[in-house]
Amino acid sequence: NSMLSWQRTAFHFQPEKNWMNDPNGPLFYKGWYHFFYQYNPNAAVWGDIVWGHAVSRDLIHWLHLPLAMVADQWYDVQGVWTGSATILPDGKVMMLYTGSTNESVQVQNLAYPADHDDPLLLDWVKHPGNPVLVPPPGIHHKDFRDPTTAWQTSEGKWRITIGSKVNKTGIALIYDTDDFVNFELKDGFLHGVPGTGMWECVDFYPVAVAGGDGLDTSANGAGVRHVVKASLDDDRHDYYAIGTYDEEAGKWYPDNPAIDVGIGIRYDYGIFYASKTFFDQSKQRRILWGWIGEWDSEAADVRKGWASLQGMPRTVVLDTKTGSNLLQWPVEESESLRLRSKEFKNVVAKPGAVVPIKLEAATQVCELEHWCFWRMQLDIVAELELDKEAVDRVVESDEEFKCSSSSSKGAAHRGALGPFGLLVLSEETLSEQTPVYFYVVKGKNATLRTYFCADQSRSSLANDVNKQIYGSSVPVLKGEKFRVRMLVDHSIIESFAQGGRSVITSRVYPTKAIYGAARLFLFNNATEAGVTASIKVWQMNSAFIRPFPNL
Ligand code: DQQ
Repeated sequence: NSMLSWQRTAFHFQPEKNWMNDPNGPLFYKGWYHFFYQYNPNAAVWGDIVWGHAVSRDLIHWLHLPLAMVADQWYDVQGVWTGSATILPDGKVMMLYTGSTNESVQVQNLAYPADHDDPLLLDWVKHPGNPVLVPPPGIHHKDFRDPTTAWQTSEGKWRITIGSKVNKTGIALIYDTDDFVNFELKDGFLHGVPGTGMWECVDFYPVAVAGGDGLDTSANGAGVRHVVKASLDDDRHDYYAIGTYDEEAGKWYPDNPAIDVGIGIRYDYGIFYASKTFFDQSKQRRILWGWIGEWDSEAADVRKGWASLQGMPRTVVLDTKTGSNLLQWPVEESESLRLRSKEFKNVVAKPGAVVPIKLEAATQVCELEHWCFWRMQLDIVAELELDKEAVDRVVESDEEFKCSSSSSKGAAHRGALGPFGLLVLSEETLSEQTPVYFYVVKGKNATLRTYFCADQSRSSLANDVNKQIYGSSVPVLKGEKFRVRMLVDHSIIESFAQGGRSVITSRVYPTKAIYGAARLFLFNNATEAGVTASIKVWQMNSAFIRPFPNL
């Protein structure tokens, strides 16, 4: 169906068909990156969940393998749900996952590779003593899921955390184990936050204060901070906070309780959920995977025959400049897809202007659809500046600004110092456009605050798609320009501001701004200041994502 096929992505991970959700058990093993995922082999909607499996040498090109685990035991017959891998010091892999039992009880199960010499880890054995954990007293049988990667205590025990809730308080339970079979529940919780509801897919990991390399999940001590992440079932966003881990007490404390887990910072202000990190021991980095759902209707998904993507894997490090947030950035291998590029230096957009960024000569005509795909496959890096003298001149402006509010006109709003940014997947006449932009607010005492937003409200003429406007404030330090990198891939736009301090992932479904009709513009809806931009745009190659040959 050619009307719908343009929506399939070219370099984001997707199964060939049907429904996918959470990333599961990512790891690097004997030269291969392994990626497992929640998968419905039977339909393009959630249900009948099993573990899909794919391998890659570089996190970009993927080979699909047979299903790793199916729902064939009483303790996972209603679903082989989310789990995580732990690599033991001797190289063995322990996979803990949640099963939904024949009675819909959430239990934790252990699985391991049948053959540790097989780099593809094709066959998985479910431990005969499963389940290894059942809901403890006081925990509802449907609120106990998604075990993390285990980390080691100084005593040499392995420790995991599992998300749950008590009343409306989201919590992370902790257990210690020697063998991944017998577990001891620790008193209290690793952490909990009132009002946040069920914590799904909790993640817990160390980051280096000095930035740079990623850390093994067991790293602890001086120079290490710890991150707790929870996926809030109630509002479907992934929230993290940075804090201190007290190993002995089995507790974690946020640096700033006002931005605790679930009430503060999100990994991504767009659509991004059930994420999970792993430590890539081959390149000493921590990599974040996140599930990107659809924002069209379920009927459209069924028509397409598939639903969901995974975000481009992102490295995560502490932002050493602010100390209060992480930096997320597409893995460096993403740059291997860059083909020809075009650079636009010092493009000026006066207040109110929309300036076309011409990606090729006007004579280059898109006759065949596939020749024109490339306008929907871009890597864009832009640096923008507001006229300094205008910023100084403006007195207080828009102090109540928020990217999304019920009255928001999004990118069409005009303030003194914003919005300004790029229009991507835009049609020539702007009948369809997705603005990704900055908005500067000047407060009392001339303090400046910057917002980073994406506006889906004019992204498609179709009416069965979500058209929210979203974003947040982003730290812009003294002397920094406004910077954004955007990966555009057919129906997804991942936008990273200020080196990854704030990220917004958009799913968009234009009907006209597709193939050769997809255009790029610089826009400036600020009333008081001009914008100068330098923009580099690469055409992105397609990745090979296909079945493993001869299996
Ligand atoms: N998805 C899984 C659960 C998890 C949820 C089921 C999060 O294990 O809590 O598909 O999206």
